[in-house]
Order: sequence, then structure tokens, then C-alpha cells
Amino acid sequence: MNLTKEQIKSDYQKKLISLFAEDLEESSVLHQYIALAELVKEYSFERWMKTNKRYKKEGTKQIYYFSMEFLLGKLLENNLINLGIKEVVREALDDLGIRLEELENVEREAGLGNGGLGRLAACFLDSMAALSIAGHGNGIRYKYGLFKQKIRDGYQVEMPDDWLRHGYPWEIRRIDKSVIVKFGGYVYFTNENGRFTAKHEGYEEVLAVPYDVPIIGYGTETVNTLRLWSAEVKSRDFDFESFSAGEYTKAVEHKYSVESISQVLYPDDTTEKGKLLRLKQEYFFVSAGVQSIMRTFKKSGRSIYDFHKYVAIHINDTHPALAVAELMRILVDEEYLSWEDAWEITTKTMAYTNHTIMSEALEKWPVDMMKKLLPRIYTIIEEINRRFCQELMDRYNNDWNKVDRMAIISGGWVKMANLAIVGSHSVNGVSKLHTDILKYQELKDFHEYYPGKFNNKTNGITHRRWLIKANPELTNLISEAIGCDFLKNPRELINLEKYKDDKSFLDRLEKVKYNNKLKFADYMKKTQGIKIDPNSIFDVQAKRLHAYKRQLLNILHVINLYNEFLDNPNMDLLPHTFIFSAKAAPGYYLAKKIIKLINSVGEKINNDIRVNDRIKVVFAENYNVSLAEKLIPSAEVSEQISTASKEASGTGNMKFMMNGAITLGTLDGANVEIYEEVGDENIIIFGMTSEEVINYYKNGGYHSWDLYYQDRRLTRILNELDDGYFAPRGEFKEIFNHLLTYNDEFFVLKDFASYCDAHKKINELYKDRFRWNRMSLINIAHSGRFSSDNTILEYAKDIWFK
Ligand code: 26V
Repeated sequence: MNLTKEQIKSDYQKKLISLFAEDLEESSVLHQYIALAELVKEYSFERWMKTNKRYKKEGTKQIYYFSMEFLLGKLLENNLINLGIKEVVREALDDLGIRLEELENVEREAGLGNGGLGRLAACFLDSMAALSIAGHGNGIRYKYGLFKQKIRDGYQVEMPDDWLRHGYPWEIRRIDKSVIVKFGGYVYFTNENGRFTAKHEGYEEVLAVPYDVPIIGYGTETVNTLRLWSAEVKSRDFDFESFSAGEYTKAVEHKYSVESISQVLYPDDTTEKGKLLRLKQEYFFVSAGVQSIMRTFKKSGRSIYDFHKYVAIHINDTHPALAVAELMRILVDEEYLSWEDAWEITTKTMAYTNHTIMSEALEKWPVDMMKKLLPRIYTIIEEINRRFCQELMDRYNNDWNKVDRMAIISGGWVKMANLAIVGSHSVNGVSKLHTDILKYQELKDFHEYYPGKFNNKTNGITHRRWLIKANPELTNLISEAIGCDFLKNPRELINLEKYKDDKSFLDRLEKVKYNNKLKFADYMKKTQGIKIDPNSIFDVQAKRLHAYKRQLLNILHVINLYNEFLDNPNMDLLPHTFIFSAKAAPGYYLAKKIIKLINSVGEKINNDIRVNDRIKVVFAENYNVSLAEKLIPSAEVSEQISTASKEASGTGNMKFMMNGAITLGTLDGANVEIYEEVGDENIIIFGMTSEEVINYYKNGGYHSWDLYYQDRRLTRILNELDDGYFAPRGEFKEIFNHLLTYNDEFFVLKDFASYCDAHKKINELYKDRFRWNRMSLINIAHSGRFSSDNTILEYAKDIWFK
């Protein structure tokens, strides 16, 4: 954008007045931030409008990414970077005596996601806009995002994330684009003019109001749209009917019940709980999204039979899988298409990404619940299922077991993954390994039935947020060395490789890392009052807390180091800071105990003067996008230690790599591809392979008690857990039981020895600063392969524009 400093200064001051009737002197930092955000949004408006006009005029195929979660993070700085006006805005503000950083600090991040899946959706939006692909998001405008985490006495405490309290300057409420979503009621079938017709009556109407957020492309004129739906009562329902009857409280209750649909993001990404409100949320944003797409499409005047040529709908995990049935409903009930025609259009429109093989997280809904809440949708799913099962019976000679496994409705449940697979033309996993596990294990039946439907799209991350924004010093160093092409095309990072033996360059790389460590140490001091030694190794595990991600393995190793160090204070051990950051689902008991264990171990070690800061354990509270942007650039060791086969891909692993951390990991998810990319000497791999893990599962696991008796280190650690060494006796009973009584489902004890060896290797390698920095540089140089721009180009080529 061509904006001068003077122009910005004048626009900005006018904005303050028009919004708040204040000048600079009187305004608070909050108002100064809001005014700047509003101004930046306004700067994007012309491009936004032009983008939409261009799409319309050129008849561009529109991609809609349906996702229950979009973990956007803060937008101010990214939008400034993407518009190319960050520096000139900074200068303008400087002139006015305002520091840009100070305004950035008051922004509340949009935390509308749990973890990897939601952040991936946000990276994809950023990439689609940067690549000028007409790709838009469709989701829910939760009033409360993922809870805020506090640590009290070592325990996690959850607090509501009231992110909209001061308003959200990046959105536009578009009441004129609202649609009605219908819940409940009953369905009957009639013969209308010779056509078998479904009638849906007695339903409740909910108003879906869209809030649009501009998604500004970097280095292009493209501005796409993220549309987030909010549930409201129709004004008629609230104001007149109940009011005039004098039923004020009833009206208010009704209003709350309707609004509850978009009130809160479900914070449990571990177990599927079959909650009615969750099902309401799913249908709510799916129905609103599909209706609004159809409305736009109809305005184009094109034939409905060409719908799939102009529209692609991407289903992010099974959460939006009802889109299959909703599009069928509209095509059959409202557009009067035959079932066969509607089905062809629907399957050609839909594509589905699977993000987990953890069976507890696979969504299924009780038939009775769905029938009651979504009677018409249920009859459609029934018919899809009936036809599908018929095909299966023909093909498999009435092999009932197989048909039952693959059926969409079975045993009183509606299985959402099966619906998504049957209703889509493409099913993809999110890393090579994950896709293979889907094809040859988890979804084997489907892969055999639909060869060619399955494909891999390894995840990626946007370097605009995770390098340019999060790590400006590193970005500058790289630009000095290889020029600025990598800003536009992150694959160019590979050119850094030519510095891999350049001692003076590697020293500068080390210095950048050191400065980022200082910054993070400073942040921890300010926010949690914790002192960290910037000369210690920053060993970081930051991600959601899940048993399969094995934060437990990490902390058991820390305990072991502590034990060994107390036995032998002369042992060869560089100063280490073990940094953990993780939220546990509020109802996930074991995960919360592991947080408590990390904090209890930290408490003991950090206060033991014998250890003399050789080992320090730190828990960084409230892991979210903003914290990740500070923490990741400071990391030297990236802990990616999930039980092999369990982590579908991981994306944190890629972020750490791009910022020069060395991966300490298992051959799981995208770690496998990182390993292939950087080579054996530039990554530390340990533990069982996915094949070994899967074989153990097939044979009923292993005997963890044996290891407890055999490995003296484990005997001691587990006894310490049990006997009150770190916290009053009984506190860690469940962890002890999980590992021994319940046979260590995730092979923590089994991988322990190999993990300890890997750490020894790290300790050795780190002493050779040249060697370590060389590894770091090679990781950065190869990280372009994991840019979400690549990933999106593959989705476009193989799925959306095939
Ligand atoms: C599941 C559920 C289950 C029902 C209730 C609410 C809820 C919310 C979220 C989820 C999603 C779990 C799946 C997930 O986040 N998978 C992660 O996706 C990342 C992006 O593909 C991938 O890198 C991680 O390996 C994978 O665990």
C-alpha cells in the first residue's frame, strides 16, 4: 500500500475523534489501539471489496474452509505486515509519541480454538490469501474462547476468556446477511405434484448473524473473508410474542437458551462426550454457512448443476460433517433436484481432512438425539446410509460384519467420520505416516472400497507469523545473508545452507538465539516472577496436555537427572532449563495431575541449593498463540516426544524448527518428514517406531511392572512419586497407577531408557557450539518445506481445482 507517514498521522487522529470524540492527549492506550485497528481494517476495505468483485466477475471457484475452530491470535501486527505498512505506521506513531508495541500489547487474541487443528485453520487462511486463492473460513463466533489458565499451588485453574469485552475491531457485523437455522420439530412425507416431498414443521428458528473478518494477503491485493456466526433470537420472537403475553422472564430465558449456542468453545479435545449443545453448534454453523454459500451462488445466475464447479467445501475434521447432509437437504428440498443429481453435486463439493486416530476423539452421535434435534437432517443421513449399505452388500456378498463396520448408522449411533468419508470426493491425512495409518489400519475398509479417494497433505505453518512476526531478529539476519526472496517464497530459505560452515555467521545466529532467550527470560520474570538463566539450555515442550504427547516422560527424565545429580554432583551436566507450557482439558483428570507433578517437581528442584541452577523446571502459564510467539524463538531443544503413531502430524514441531531449535523426537507424525528433510545428524530421534507400537497394541501391550523392577532408575522415580517425595502421599497415585496398574498405555516407561540416552547426546552436542549452531542453521534452511503455502498449493492442485 502506498501510504505516507503524514497521511497515516492525519487519518489516525481523525479516527480517534470519530470513534471516541477524543484527541491523543485524552485517549487511553486501549482507545489508541482500537483506533489503530479500525484504521488498518478500513485500509483493507477497498482491497476487500475489489477482491469480492473480481471473484464475482471472473467466476472464480470459491473454497470454503469449514472449521469449528480458528485460532487466529492477535491480528494487528500481522495485518500491518501483510499490508506492507508496518514500518511507516510505526514511524507515524513515533511522531505522535506512541509506541506501536504498546498498542499491540493491549490487543486480546482471538483464541477460538483448542490447539493444532484450530491453529492450522488460521495458518491456512493466511496462506490462501497470500497465494490469492479464493479461500474463506466459516466458523463460530464464540463469546468465550479457550479458557485462560492460571496455576495456583501447582494446580491448573480455568478462567473464562472474555475476549470480546472491549469489542473486537477486526470484525464487521453483517445483519443483512443473516440466515435462519431450524432445530427440532417433526418431518413427514407427502406427494406433491407427483414428487415425494419432505415437510419439516414445528421447528424452532434461530437467527445466525455473520461477523466478517478480513483476511489480508501478504504481498498481494487479495483480501479474503473469515465468516463467524453468532446465534441470536429473531427480534419478533423476543420482543413481541412473549412480551405482549406478559411473559418477560420466559422471553429472557428463551433468549439465553438460543444465545448459548455460540457462547463457548468446547475445551475438551480428548474425548467425544455426545453433548447436545455441541451438536447444536455443529449444525448451527454448518447450516448457516451452506445456506449463505447457496444464496451467493444463486445470485450468480448459474445452473445449480454446476454448483461444484464454483464451490468447494472443506470439512476440517468431522465437526462440520453435517455439511454433507445440509447440502443434500437444500438441493433436494429447496432446489427440487433428484437424489442422484444432488448426491453427485454434494460429493463433488465436499472434501474431508482427518486430524486424529485417537478413537476416543472420533465423533459419534446418539441416533435419538439427532432425530430429535435435526429430524430432517437425520432422515437424509438415513437415506445416505441405506443406499451406501446396499452398495456394500452387493459388493461384499452380504458380509454383515464389514457392512456394519462401515455403516454410517450402527448400534444406535451416527458415525461422523463415516458420513464425511462417504460424502466427500477426497479424504486426507495430515502427514505421510498418519495417512498411511489411515489407509492401512484405521480406515482400511474405506481405503479398499474407495481407492484413490485417500491422499496425504502434510501440514504446514505460515512463516509470516512464525518467522517474520515472531522472530524479527532472525528474519533480519536471514535477509542480510540471502536477500528477501524467502519472505515471499519460504522455500528460498534453503539458500541459508551455504553458511553452514561459516563460523562468523553461525556466531551471529547464536547471538540472535541468545537475545531471544533474554527476551523470554524477561517475560517470565515480569509475568510470573520466575528467574531463568539465559546461559542454560532452553529445552521446551509446549502443546496441549495429553497422555499420548507424554509430558510425563519429559518430567520423569527431569526427576532422573535430579536423582543422578544428587548422587554425583560432579556429573557432566550443562545447565538446563526445562520449560513446559500446556493447557489440560478441564475434565481430564490425569492431564491435570501431570501439570501438578511438573509444578511439584519444579518446586522441589528449583528450591534445592545443591542443584545450584544446573537444573531448573519452569511452567509457563496460559499457553496460547501470543505466548508461543515469544517462547518458540527462544527454544534450543524442541520436545516432540509423542508415542509413535499417535500424533497425526504436529505443527509446533515445524514452528520450533523454523526458529532454529533442534528436535528431540520420536518417529511420529511430521517428525518423520522433518527427519527426512534435515538428515540423521541434525535431529535427535529416540524410542519405539510406530510399527513396533502398533504391534504391541495388537498383542495386548507390554508388562510395565517388569521395567519397574529391571531399571533401577525407574524403581526409584516411581517410588518417589508414590511415597510423598514431591507432594503429600497420594497426590500422584493416579499417575503411578496409570504407569503400572494400567500398564502404561503410551509406553512412557518403555521409551524411558532411550529418551535418557537422547538427552545425554544433546548434552554432548551442545558443548560443541559450532556443531550445534550448524544443526540449528540446517533446520532453519530446510523449514521452508513446511510452509503452509506449500500445503495449500497441494490442496488446491489435488483437491479443490482437480
Ligand atoms: C476433538 C474434539 C472431540 C470432541 C469435542 C471437541 C473436540 C475439539 C477438537 C478436537 C480435535 C482433536 C484433533 C486435533 O486437534 N488434532 C490435531 O490436529 C493437528 C492439525 O492437523 C495435528 O497437527 C495434530 O497432530 C493433531 O493432534
